[in-house]
Amino acid sequence: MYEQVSHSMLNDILIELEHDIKDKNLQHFYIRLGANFYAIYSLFHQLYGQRPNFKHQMHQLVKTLTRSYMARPQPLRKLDLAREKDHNWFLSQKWVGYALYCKEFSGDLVGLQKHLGYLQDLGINMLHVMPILDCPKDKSDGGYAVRDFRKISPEVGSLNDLDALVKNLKKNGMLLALDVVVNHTSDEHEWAIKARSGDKTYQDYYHVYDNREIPDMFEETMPEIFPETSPGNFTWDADMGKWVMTVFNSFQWDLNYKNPAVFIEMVDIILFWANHGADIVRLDAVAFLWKKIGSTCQNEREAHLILQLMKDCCQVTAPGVLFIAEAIVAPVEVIKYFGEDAINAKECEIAYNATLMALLWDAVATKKATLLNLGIRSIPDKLERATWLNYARCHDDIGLGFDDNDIRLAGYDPRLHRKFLVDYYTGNHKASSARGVAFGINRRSGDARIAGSLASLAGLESAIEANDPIAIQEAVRTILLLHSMILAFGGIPLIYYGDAIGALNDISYLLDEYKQKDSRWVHRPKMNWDKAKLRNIHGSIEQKVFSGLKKMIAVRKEISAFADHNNRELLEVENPHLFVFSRFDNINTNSRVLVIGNFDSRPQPLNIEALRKKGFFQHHTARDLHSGDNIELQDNTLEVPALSFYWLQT
Ligand code: OTU
Repeated sequence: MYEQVSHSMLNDILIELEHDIKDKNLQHFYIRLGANFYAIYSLFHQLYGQRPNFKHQMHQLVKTLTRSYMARPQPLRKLDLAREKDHNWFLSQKWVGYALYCKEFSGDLVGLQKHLGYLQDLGINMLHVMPILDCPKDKSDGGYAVRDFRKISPEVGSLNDLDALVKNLKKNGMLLALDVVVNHTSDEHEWAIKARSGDKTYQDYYHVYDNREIPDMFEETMPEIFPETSPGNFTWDADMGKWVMTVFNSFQWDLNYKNPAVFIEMVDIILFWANHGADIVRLDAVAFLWKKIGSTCQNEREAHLILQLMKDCCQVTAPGVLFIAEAIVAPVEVIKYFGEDAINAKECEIAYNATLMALLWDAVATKKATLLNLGIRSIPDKLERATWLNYARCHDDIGLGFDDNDIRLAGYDPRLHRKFLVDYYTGNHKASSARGVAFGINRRSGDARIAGSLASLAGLESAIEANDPIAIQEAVRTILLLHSMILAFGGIPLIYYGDAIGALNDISYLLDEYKQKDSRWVHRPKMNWDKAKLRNIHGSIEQKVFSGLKKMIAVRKEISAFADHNNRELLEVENPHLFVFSRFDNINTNSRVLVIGNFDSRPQPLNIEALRKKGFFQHHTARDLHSGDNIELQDNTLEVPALSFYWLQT
């Protein structure tokens, strides 16, 4: 949009900039800046218009974008143009993601290159290398307490090593996702050190208070994120003689986005990693970006404005780069991180689908898809040009953030049902084979979350210990069933390292004084490459899991109905153990796939009468695209084997 006030400001900025611009090749940059400038100006004005130095900061922001564009390597500029042309590229079913901790997976970044073959064997083409930036050793929160946003942790390598990895990934058609921890820094970050030494400029980078008056007001409505290891949301810093806001761990200082300088610094950092070849930037803890007394300090409107502004800025300099929103919040709130009232994403193109993840674990524990069916219906439709990141496990805990109302509709009492789930997964339930560990127990509210590796939660650990072949088979089937759902649901599946070979819990963290209090480390094991080799031994557990998953990935890539174009229909069926939905491709092939998951440990019948009316099951057999088998239909019934799935062409 053309608007005079902002445009004349842009003219001023450009005149000022002309002096330092040596690069004449700014045509694409200028066009994008012109297109986005009014939006950038208005958002920046809404957030920071009251500041006396507003105009100066606006200049600083545009300078940052320009400088970053000038530093953007030519091949990445070309990629930006290609992605502008093929703007739906990331909605394709061809993408399959994998998240790993570099140190645990491969020792370092050089080692990671040596294991790309393993990932390619599985069919992976999007790699989320979790935080690899410099952190204090003893207070790292798994890389989420960053000391230097531009320095790779010497433990895993150097910027050169990352550049080499990027080159290799690009050569192999693989995408790279990197984290930018936008909400907080380590208390050893240079800004925190300056703040601590009394520098007011840097104290204004954080939420710093002389006494408890304001912190107490905040505390009234703020929940605790890590109640066991870091109760409360403020920490007393003796050197500074002040309280500082620390929502997560006490050594993670929350950044103050009321200060435009903070916003500009973080945009600069995002673009730094975009220029080093990140195709996707995972924005950590985005729900927390704006703090307001009297609120939970999550999902505030301004947090969305900040993300819109980050997106608009990134589009000017590096439009090919996507954002992932890591917002583990209720479905109605998550959906807003794509942006509202739009077709293409205004904030983040991709968001973690924590709702699906937690509901899948509910189905495993209850052996029923009742809550899963209800919960999925509560997720509002997302934007056309945005997509989910679907996962069964990740490096964090499993939070039971279901809607109380849905739990009631499923026939359970919300409090008791959550307690049942925690008991079920932490070994306090007779009928359970799961071997998880509680995480984040809140003594006051009674809440708790669940940690544990996918395989251990699915019962593999106890089954192996009991040397029980039937239980082992059930666990393997559960592992594959969960993956079949995240691969078929719609969105980019994200596989967690170790899960493709059934990695069990790793309790060695208990011996590490810096990790022992954070039970999430139980599912952040060192990758066992000897175990990974067993995937080639026929009949081994590793082979069953790996080859099942590998086949699924290969098949997914060939099914155009699995691309994400809001092309899913949930189908209501009588049998409560079954989760049934269809995926269709109306654009190219007119094909349809019926996805069926049976969460019970016994075979379950699906009455196909009603589905016939919807155009399914018009023949005597149906073809399962995963196994390639033709399945006989008996009259009006299809029998779905225990803990199994079908991807049917009917
Ligand atoms: C994120 O997590 C990271 O994924 C965690 O590994 C970090 O510890 C945390 O931020 C702090 O950087 O912010 O929006 O239940 O789900 O901490 C959700 C806890 C987050 C995590 C929560 C999460």
